Amino acid sequence: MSAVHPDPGLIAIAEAFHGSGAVLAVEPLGSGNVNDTYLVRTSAGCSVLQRINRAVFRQPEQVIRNLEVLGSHVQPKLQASDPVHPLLLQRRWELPQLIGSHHNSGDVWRAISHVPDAVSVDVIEDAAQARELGLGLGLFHLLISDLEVSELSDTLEGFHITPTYLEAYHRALVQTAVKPSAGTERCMAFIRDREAITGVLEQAKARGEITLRPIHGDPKINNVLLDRHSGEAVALIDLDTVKPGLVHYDLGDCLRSGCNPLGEETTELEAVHFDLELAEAILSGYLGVAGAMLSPAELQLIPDAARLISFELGLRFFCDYLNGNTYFRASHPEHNLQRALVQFQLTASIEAQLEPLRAIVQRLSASAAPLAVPG
Ligand code: GN1
Ligand code: MG
Repeated sequence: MSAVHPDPGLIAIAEAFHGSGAVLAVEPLGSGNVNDTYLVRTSAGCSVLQRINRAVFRQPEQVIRNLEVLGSHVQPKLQASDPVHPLLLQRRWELPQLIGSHHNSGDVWRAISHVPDAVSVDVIEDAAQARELGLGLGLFHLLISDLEVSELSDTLEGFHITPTYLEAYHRALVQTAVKPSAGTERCMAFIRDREAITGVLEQAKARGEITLRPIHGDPKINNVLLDRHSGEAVALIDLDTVKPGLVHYDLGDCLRSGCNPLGEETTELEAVHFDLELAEAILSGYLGVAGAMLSPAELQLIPDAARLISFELGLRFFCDYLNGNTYFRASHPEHNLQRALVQFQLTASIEAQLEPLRAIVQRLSASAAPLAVPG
């Protein structure tokens, strides 16, 4: 994805941040489904330019403000001589910084710093990489664990509140212009059989068993940057949904995206499965860093979260398909249906392995010794 972008409008927008004549090129970056993201090259280095999707983030100023709050909280911790985890003395860890924001013809553009010498992958490669995903999420959670949730705005109301997606789905079923097909029947039957599980996290929250914390909101595989040379996790990107939530939304998203060896865009539906070995690697990375932060009730719900967030994403993709693909960027009309079927297949695979997954969480949390740091 590195062809020089031909749109002179984009150069002008990038120049609003970097100065007239400073921009050498603007290129599409990443594979996000919501915002438009570009890499900006200037003679002084690179930055990341994004058009915030206003149909999704209705108050972009809150997104930008949260990014500032996050930066002020985390940046001093990265420079401290006694960091929140000794690993931070041994590896680089970066937090993309806000450069500025700019309104242009109804669009809100934002520039953030670029993390150099780092890559992201859309599909997991091996267990060592899975462990880095978990470890990266753990470091991120640790760094924000003492940020008061009241300091963060809710940039996307209802995000990961599964019962509200179920309600939206029922509304979409009534209004949809989509014709029934084998795929839609399959999705509808799958959802019907799982309506009862949609409240598992929200009910535990309502009972006071688990509490709101600051979370990332979208720590899927390609939002964890890996050092180009060592493969170590060095940053979490895509910080628009950093807001109050449950750690389970993040763990569920990390597990569902990192343990699906075919990736969420596969068309080999019947081969989609959840890989337990990868799950163990993610969880050992995560719990080794952040396990001590979690309560027994939080630990116990991790397997349910993997199942739920995978199911929820299937529900969200299917609902968007029924609504005419207005939320997730789709490259063909059936794209979101195909994505939904992948997530449901993955959910079924998680369900079939829930007991061994529970055993893994139990074993790893019992031995939640601090991660061995090479001397
Ligand atoms: C969206 O835009 P992107 O790809 O970072 C979505 C996530 C989904 C993801 C699925 C704000 O993220 O919740 O898990 O697609 N983000 C939002 O690929 O809805
Ligand atoms: Mg995102």
